[in-house]
Amino acid sequence: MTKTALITGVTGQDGAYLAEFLLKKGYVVHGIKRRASLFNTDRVDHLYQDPHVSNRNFVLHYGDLTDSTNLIRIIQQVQPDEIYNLAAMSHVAVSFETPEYTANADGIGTLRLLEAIRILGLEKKTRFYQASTSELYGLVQETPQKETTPFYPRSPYAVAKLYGYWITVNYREAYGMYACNGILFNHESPIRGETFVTRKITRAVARMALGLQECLYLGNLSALRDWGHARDYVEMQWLMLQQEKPDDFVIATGVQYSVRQFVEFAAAELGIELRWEGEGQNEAGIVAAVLDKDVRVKVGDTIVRVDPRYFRPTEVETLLGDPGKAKEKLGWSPKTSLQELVREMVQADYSAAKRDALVKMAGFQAYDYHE
Ligand code: NDP
Ligand code: GDR
Repeated sequence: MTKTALITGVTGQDGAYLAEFLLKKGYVVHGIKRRASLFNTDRVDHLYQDPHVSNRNFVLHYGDLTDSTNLIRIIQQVQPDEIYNLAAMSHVAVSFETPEYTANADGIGTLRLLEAIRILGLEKKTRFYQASTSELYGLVQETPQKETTPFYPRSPYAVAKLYGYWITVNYREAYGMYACNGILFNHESPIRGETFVTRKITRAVARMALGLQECLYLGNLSALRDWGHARDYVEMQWLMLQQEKPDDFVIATGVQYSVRQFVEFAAAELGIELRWEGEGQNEAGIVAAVLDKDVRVKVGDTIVRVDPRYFRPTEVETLLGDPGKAKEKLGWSPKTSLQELVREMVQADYSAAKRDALVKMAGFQAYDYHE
């Protein structure tokens, strides 16, 4: 029997990888995209099928997590076997600027989907995946973090996701729904949004190497993250919905690096030797210097500068996941090392930067990107 999946956030990083993965498994995939004033389907354009063709297995619907009537209508029409709730205002720093919207989309949006399943009487048919996050651990209470580690969210984004986490657990327990939380640690790829730190770095390093950008401005260089590859992690999202009983799982690599190390790895990938300038040569020194706005990092002839505008009102300093339960119960372990991830991202951004450099040489001004 062909299965039908509905993906919210299909135009995002994970949505694109998951749609591709499910189509390869023979699913009919429906996705919800937002109306925007410009095309916003770049990441799934290669999966696009002309609406005039019959028997399409990839279908996009306009929708929004803040609109219950829209969600109910789409779910009624699609009758999905599986819903993957990946849509969210997913940028932690931006959530401090838009806290109410973030709560609405990321928190109440999850409730709207669960209620839609219930209103339509699909509790026994439709399985539900909630994109929960390591940001729930925030001010960490235990290292490494696992499924039983207490939460301490540190941003409007994380607080909204905390609601999403618990309402998913509650609907599972109250109504016997097959609903799961994947507590995913940071995962990246060449199609990661350009304002998340890894992509910002790989894109900048590539552009700096070709003389297209002079300076990379970053915030907290000492933050420690457990970074995996999005392609590996979407497989796990699917696996969670194929079990006999619903459960919650941490998905992580179990290895941690600092933002500063990520810069070094990315620069090394293009053969650029890093020279650190400023007061501190060690992590503690760097933090002190950062607060003095005085750290400069040379990448060849170009500079990485710390800009306090990228500091967050409350920061998550360290995250390190324990994927033991996923390994034991689902037989899952990540396939891609950080070094492989960095290589893939830098090479993809370097190819794109070479195209921009060519355009610039031909007389067009490529834009300088700092965000
Ligand atoms: P992205 O930011 O790349 O994608 C988010 C998607 O949600 C986009 O398709 C976006 O649409 C859509 N979206 C945003 N707001 C709404 C809304 N109000 N209604 C409908 N759609 C909306 O995120 P990722 O793919 O990286 O992450 C997927 C999910 O996993 C998110 O929920 C994120 O919070 C969570 N997560 C991500 C982790 C990571 O490291 N990547 C780790 C842990 C959790 P548009 O394209 O129009 O902006
Ligand atoms: P995060 O990812 O907040 O962990 O959320 P992000 O890449 O934004 O930040 C990681 C760490 O890097 C520090 N940092 C900077 N971050 C950004 N964006 N820009 C900078 O210039 C910069 N300089 C330093 C940050 O302070 C932070 O400590 C991501 C998102 O995908 C969430 O949706 C998801 O839930 C979590 O990962 C797990």
